Amino acid sequence: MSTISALPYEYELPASSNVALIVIDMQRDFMEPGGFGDALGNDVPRLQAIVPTLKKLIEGFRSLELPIIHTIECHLPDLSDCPPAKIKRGKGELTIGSEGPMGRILIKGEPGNGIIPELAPLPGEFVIHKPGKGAFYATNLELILKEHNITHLFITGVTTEVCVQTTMREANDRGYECLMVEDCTESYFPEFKQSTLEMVRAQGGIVGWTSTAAEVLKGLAAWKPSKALV
Ligand code: TIU
Repeated sequence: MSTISALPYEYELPASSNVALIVIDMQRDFMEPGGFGDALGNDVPRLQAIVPTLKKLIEGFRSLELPIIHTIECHLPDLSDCPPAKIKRGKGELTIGSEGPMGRILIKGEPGNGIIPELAPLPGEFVIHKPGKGAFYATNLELILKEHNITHLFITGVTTEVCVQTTMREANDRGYECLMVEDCTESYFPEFKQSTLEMVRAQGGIVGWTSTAAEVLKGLAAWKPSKALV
């Protein structure tokens, strides 16, 4: 049996099903000044620190020919998929749909809504547009996972305690074995990231496991050897 060194104990890789990497919302709207994260009053540049490590993890999955699923938090231009409660929240000058320096905030197709160029999806990778914080809500994510016999998820992206944690909890309730990659997720609040890591792996892994990108790649290379990595 192949395992990955993780907390609270070893994470077992599947014998007869597949794994996937989920990259949550690595968008300019959260990572750069002038986007949604900035409009909510956050210190956005601090999210940049994970980009090189997450890029290596994505490249490792590509080398192993394992599925990669990117998500984008966004709404339709007419906001018909956005609850008024979500628009009102925040009380900042700019809100969802407002014209900002990178186009309309959190609107599908606007320059600021796209994934940062360093982590741009390649053809053949899945891209899920999601109106909520969780990636399962009002999307075809579960259908994609079932169609590809994916049972094990490596969860990364931003922000740790909002969209990343919500997605991991949604996945856990649906029976997926989830591991949060701690050096590939970041929050505007370092203490919230730390608390999230601790709460998901508490109580014997009540929501799942945590580990690092290096351990994940080491475990996956042994599980699915590839020319690129061995
Ligand atoms: N505000 C915040 O921390 N996050 C979000 O609104 N969305 C995601 O986490 N992607």
